[in-house]
Amino acid sequence: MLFSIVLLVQAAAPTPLPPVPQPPATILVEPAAMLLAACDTNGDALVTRAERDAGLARAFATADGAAAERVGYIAYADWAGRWLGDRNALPSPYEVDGNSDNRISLAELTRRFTALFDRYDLNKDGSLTRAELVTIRAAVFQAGDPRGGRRGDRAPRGQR
Ligand SMILES: [Ca+2]
Ligand SMILES: [Ca+2]
Repeated sequence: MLFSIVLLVQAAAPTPLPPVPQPPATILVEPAAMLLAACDTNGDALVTRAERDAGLARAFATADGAAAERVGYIAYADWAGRWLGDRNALPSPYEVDGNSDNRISLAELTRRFTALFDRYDLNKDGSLTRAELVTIRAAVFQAGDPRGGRRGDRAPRGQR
């Protein structure tokens, strides 16, 4: 009797399914696009230029040295880790530091993100939709490659 009960319990226990690998990502968001999306303050899922500038100012203010408008490259890497998701995410401090004085100012950060904003704004209407902020990959890459492909593999997107 006891033996049959044990068998019943075993039969009722759910059998764990083998892990199914995630399909390769085909819709991606670049770190800069993620930050720009977070600048939407009125909750309409659009980012205007005014929201961009205000959002960048809020984010920049959290960087070490921001009060003096002198954020060093190490502090910028810390800032990027927080706001762009990785210390090495683009834009790098080298491309943001317009006057190459090894310090990042809010004006320099805004200038770089204005260029990025204009690149993402495919229809040039002065605001960014989520569709403009995502990157669509054209092809599905080799199964088992967690990166889903190599750097530079992407669908043509308008002027990109
Ligand atoms: Ca500078
Ligand atoms: Ca637009």
